[in-house]
Amino acid sequence: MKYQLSIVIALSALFFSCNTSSEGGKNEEKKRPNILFIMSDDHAYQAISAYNNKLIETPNIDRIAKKGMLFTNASVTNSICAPSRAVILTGKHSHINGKVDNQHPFDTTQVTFPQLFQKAGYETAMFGKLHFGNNPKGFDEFKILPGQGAYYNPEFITKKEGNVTIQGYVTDIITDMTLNWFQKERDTTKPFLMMYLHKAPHREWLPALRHIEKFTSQEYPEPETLFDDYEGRGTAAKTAEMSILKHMNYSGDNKIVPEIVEELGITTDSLWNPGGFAREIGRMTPEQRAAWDSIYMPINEDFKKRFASMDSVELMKWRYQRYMQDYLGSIAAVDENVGRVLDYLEESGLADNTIVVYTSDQGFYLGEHGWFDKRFVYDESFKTPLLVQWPGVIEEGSKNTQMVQNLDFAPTFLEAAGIEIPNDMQGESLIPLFKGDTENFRNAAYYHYYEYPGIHSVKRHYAIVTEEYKLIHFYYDVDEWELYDRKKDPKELKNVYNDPEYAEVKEKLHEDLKALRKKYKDSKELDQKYIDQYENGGH
Ligand code: SGN
Ligand code: CA
Repeated sequence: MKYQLSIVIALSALFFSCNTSSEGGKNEEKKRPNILFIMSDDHAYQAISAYNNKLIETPNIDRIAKKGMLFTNASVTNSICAPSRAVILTGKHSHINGKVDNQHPFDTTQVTFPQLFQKAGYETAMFGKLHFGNNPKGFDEFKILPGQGAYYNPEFITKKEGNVTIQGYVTDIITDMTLNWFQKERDTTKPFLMMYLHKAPHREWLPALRHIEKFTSQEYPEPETLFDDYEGRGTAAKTAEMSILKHMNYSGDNKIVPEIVEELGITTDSLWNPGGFAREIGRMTPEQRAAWDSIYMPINEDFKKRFASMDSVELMKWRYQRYMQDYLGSIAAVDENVGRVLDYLEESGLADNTIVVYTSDQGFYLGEHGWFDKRFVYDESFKTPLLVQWPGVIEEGSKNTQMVQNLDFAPTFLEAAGIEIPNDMQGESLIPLFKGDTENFRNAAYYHYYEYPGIHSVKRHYAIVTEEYKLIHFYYDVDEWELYDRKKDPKELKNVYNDPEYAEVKEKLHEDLKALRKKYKDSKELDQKYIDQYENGGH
């Protein structure tokens, strides 16, 4: 009797478990999670209030961390746009996928994870910035910006309608496309993979008209290292061209109209950039331009009056404030629009079975070391924001401190969807971390940056990063090593490579770096191959 009863219980358990997940016979379909991958461009973790609210409140992006997990040590393998995207799509380091810099096109004969999703029955879509120089493969639908794209009235390359120009503000438009696809176009019998990719807050930092007034009327706290003199570091930090004071331009970046810059006599090309101004502000309709002028022209007039009397300290402070006003202002629309998409997922019930990721293609300097831009393995550009929600799998409000990388997205998503992970992918699945299992994860990250000589002049370098240390080799036209003690010197101001106290640490890190290069199949030969490609590639 007892035996019979347990069979009945077992059978009915089986029946109910099938039944609850079956709905119309779509048994498997129901269980596979949807994936919403949200990525912005150059969004520093310092500008997300889930990390730190000194600069801005981002209540909507923060919702993802409240419902899920905040990663405090997420990083990229190569801190620059198109290479980061190639790493994400292939699950392979730059030296393997070949997209080492922004210039050389991505090799589209490679397998990318969306192709595998499409083959496995997912419906796939991409809206926004890709920046590959060619179209994405494996997408049922895409609308992407050509190259960097424009903030106002942008053009899109579309899969089905050729090139189209759409009136409005880019962050709103990309979101409208995404929501329209969710609401009207998607095949609801299939799970989806959505790549929702913002251009903002990329240079030249143009906020939506509705946000300009608020953000230009605030003053932002300066980072401690705004006036860094680069003592204690090597040649690379000293020769990089990304100083807010010396390399930011007045028209494109600071929004001083070309005529006033010319009148003030600050017309060295790199400091002026009337072309950058025309490329962005020049796209506005007369109405948009009038609204823009009503706020920026008084700023222009004020600058014109004060410029002659400003010393370099005042000028740096002024330029930093101008930078933050526009940079943070352009994040406001990202946050609002992420909120619209999260609301839709919740209202439609899709949120329960959707993995939502918010990240950036890399970090960014917001005045730390006096800089803007990225590229270096130093923390602000090496690290990137990462927030993930997955109801039922990730505990609400949880945190992870491990060294996850953008390399890990492809294997993570494939595993979540039950699709086989190709053997040659180099990332590690984050699913155990989502579930709170932090054993056996990587304890050292590998980094390699290539785009030199080039804009911003950041020298080629590769590095090993552990929780405690960072060992960096700058090469090509220098041969310099740097070692940072991340615990004692979190701002990375003192290279201790030649400090005898670190002799043992240094030796061990050299060995570990060698092993890491071997593990990921990077080598001197490949360093040289990419130098040759660069030198022969007609830049
Ligand atoms: C543009 C920017 C650079 C930026 C690169 C790469 N200049 O060239 O400041 O480093 O893009 O950025 S701009 O005046 O034209 O905006 S990336 O995010 O695409 O890698
Ligand atoms: Ca970028």
